[in-house]
Amino acid sequence: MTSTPSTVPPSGPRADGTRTVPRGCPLCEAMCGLEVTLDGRDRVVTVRGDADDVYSAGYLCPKGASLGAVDDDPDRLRGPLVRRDGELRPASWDEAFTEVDRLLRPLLADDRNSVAAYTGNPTGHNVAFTLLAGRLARSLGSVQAYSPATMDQLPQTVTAALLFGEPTSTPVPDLDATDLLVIVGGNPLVSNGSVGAAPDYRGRLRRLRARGGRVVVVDPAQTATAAAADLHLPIRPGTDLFLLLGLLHVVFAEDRVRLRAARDRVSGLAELGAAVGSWTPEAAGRATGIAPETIVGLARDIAGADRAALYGRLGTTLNRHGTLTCWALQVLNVVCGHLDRPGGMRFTRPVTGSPTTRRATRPARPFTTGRYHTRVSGHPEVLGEFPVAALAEEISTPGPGRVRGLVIYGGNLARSMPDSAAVQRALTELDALICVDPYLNETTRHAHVVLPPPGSLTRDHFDLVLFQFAQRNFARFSEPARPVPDGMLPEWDVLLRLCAIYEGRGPDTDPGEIDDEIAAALRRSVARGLDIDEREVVTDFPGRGPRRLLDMRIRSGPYGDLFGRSPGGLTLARLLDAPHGVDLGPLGPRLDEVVRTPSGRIELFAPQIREALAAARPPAVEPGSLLLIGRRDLRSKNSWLHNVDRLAGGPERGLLYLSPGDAEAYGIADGGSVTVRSTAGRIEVPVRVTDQVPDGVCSLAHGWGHDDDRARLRVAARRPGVNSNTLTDGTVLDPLSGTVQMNAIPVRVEPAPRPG
Ligand SMILES: Nc1nc2c(c(=O)[nH]1)N[C@H]1C(S)=C(S)[C@@H](COP(=O)(O)OP(=O)(O)OC[C@H]3O[C@@H](n4cnc5c(=O)[nH]c(N)nc54)[C@H](O)[C@@H]3O)O[C@H]1N2
Ligand SMILES: Nc1nc2c(c(=O)[nH]1)N[C@H]1C(S)=C(S)[C@@H](COP(=O)(O)OP(=O)(O)OC[C@H]3O[C@@H](n4cnc5c(=O)[nH]c(N)nc54)[C@H](O)[C@@H]3O)O[C@H]1N2
Ligand code: SF4
Ligand SMILES: [Mo]
Repeated sequence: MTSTPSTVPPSGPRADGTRTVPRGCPLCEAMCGLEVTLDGRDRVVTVRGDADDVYSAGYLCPKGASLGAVDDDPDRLRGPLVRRDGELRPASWDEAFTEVDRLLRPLLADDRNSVAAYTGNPTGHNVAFTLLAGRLARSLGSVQAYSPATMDQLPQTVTAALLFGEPTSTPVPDLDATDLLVIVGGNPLVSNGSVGAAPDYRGRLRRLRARGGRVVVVDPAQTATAAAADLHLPIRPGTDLFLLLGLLHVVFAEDRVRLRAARDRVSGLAELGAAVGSWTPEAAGRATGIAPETIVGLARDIAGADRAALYGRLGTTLNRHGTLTCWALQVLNVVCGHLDRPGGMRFTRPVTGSPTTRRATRPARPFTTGRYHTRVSGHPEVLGEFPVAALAEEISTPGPGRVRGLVIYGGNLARSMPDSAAVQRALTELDALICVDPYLNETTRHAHVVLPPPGSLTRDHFDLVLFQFAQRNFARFSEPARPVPDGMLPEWDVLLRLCAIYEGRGPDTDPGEIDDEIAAALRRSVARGLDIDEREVVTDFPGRGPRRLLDMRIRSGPYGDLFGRSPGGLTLARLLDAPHGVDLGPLGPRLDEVVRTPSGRIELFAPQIREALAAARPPAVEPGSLLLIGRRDLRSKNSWLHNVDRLAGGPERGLLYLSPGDAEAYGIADGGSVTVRSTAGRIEVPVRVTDQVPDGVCSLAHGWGHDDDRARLRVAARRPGVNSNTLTDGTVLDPLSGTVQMNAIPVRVEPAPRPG
């Protein structure tokens, strides 16, 4: 069996045997450039920020600094596991793939849709997945496709599709040029930002304010970002839509609409103005808890600023009005003239191209969803996927068409998904659970086969997806810092072998065959896109693996050499010569190529929006309950990185934040424990009394609860924390995207019974 060659760059070694290699960080969207120093035995000695990096200029956070420890975690699996006699046991790769084939073959032969796939968050930072995702999905051929998008950014994606005609067209705030940054439901000083991430967000905000600019944060919680802002508006959870409608109301009522770059490019302006007519500042104030004068003042500031950007993230998406909220935020940018302008919301131009950098090959069609529906609750498909909130019932509800097999690529569903109790039950009811994951955790411990990838430092790194949301146009390719250890397979090969199994070609197929087919298909599509002959689509990297695909994509992209037609243009070879990255310039105007709707205009008031808006009401406040919201931690990434000593230390993170007022009302002291109940479940959790949350709101981080004794997470198990998704019931979805409400969950809190 051939395996994809992995070459290690020839930098160093020094006299002491160490060598230092530049390396893109795969742990969050900020895409920092790191400098990894290894010793003669390929052990990581230090990880530093790469001062020469064109994008991050030396910045790194505690996660990046721990990348070596993350990769070298002794609890990582060193080979596949196969369930035999009820126990997961070490197996050879051939045994493991044979077992995958044995388990999936009858299911797929019977009904392709009986096997579901979940593609988790870390895959977005992994070039093997970003290049192979399309083929994996086609090979499996199942409508049962899931990803974190429906507990994350899908409302933003649907908004982009409705407004601009292309789902990938989400603009990012032009942080380094703006004078007014309004952050709605995001905490970039902790998350490092997302869909608009940036290395050193804190430094950027500091510079923004130093040049006279202002930062406004709309967030129920007094987050680190709110604390660093000029103005913090503690909004009632789940009501941002109504704040944004109120702001739009003021802009229209005071005749402050000003389109600038979007002039002659919008449709539906009058309908939009009419639709926000009833959302007076007083009405918006009642819904949100924000004073009407504050709403008027903010609207005037936004409309009057030369350079302003309104940016929203999970606080805007994870609620029952997710898409409407993201839509209202983006149309506010448009009607105040902040779209596609310096210091406003801008569109990055990604190095490998995107549908909007390429010429249209067919007439644009209006965006629609619901080509097919889930079996049990009839949820519509949105952009080819189903809501994660539907997966458990698709597995657990008996009847024809039931999901009996599940492949998880890098996902910890038992902790990340809503309604953990239902998810955990469902995981035990599968005839086949195949996990591609480095850990035996709360999810993979239910698997029939676990296929562990080697650490990230062993692979080529290229942020294929994330470059399109960067603060500058740039590209960076990193070679592996060290080889794949003996006994492990590159994830690339694992995925190709899975494709072969899905396609019924058997577990012994040479993955190279599929690799060649993928390259041939890409060559055809590149030739078609550029309208050139296929033979002209050449590559300097004819070997198998990600490089030849990337080379074709870079060369055919907006900065590419177009296979010789644009001499001096970018190629993968040039990126290999520039391991600190290639800067491709600041974000510039792109509206002409971005707008891809059938009308050729930005559709400010699409029919889907009109209909959903007519039905939208502020959530009722349930007396006696608190609203639970989420929280993130700098030294964590969702449900993982908790098993790494140097990230696991420090203050306890699995605490329920409760306001001093509520703590007193419930008779709960700091450090005491409470029982928290929702419609989905019940947890017991220690409390931190803090004015970081206002009265009526409590907060808990997700991804914890490492208390499953079948997992092998020895460090995490020492301080397991609680699993917040026990409380997320998963029945409240944003109707336009299927995204689940994970914030503003009504809960009841009471002191926990004393033990004994
Ligand atoms: N350190 C670290 N970084 C990460 C991650 C991590 O786990 N740890 N995860 C990564 C991932 S997968 C993502 S998607 C991004 C997310 O990036 P962000 O969205 O920036 O991250 P959150 O901390 O979830 O911020 C959401 C904010 O919304 C607020 N909020 C909750 N409900 C409401 C509401 O109803 N209205 C408003 N206005 N605000 C509300 C919360 O208090 C919180 O501060 O972060 C990424 N970066
Ligand atoms: N209550 C609540 N729940 C949430 C959220 C929230 O804000 N509140 N946020 C949601 C969001 S935004 C997201 S993105 C999801 C994330 O949820 P998931 O998609 O589950 O992602 P993670 O928890 O980041 O990591 C999942 C798994 O990836 C594995 N992994 C790490 N590196 C690799 C690799 O290189 N290859 C492979 N194959 N696997 C790898 C890890 O071991 C881990 O088991 O959680 C969601 N859940
Ligand atoms: S900010 Fe993100 S990309 Fe930068 S070092 Fe930290 S985890 Fe890595
Ligand atoms: Mo996410």
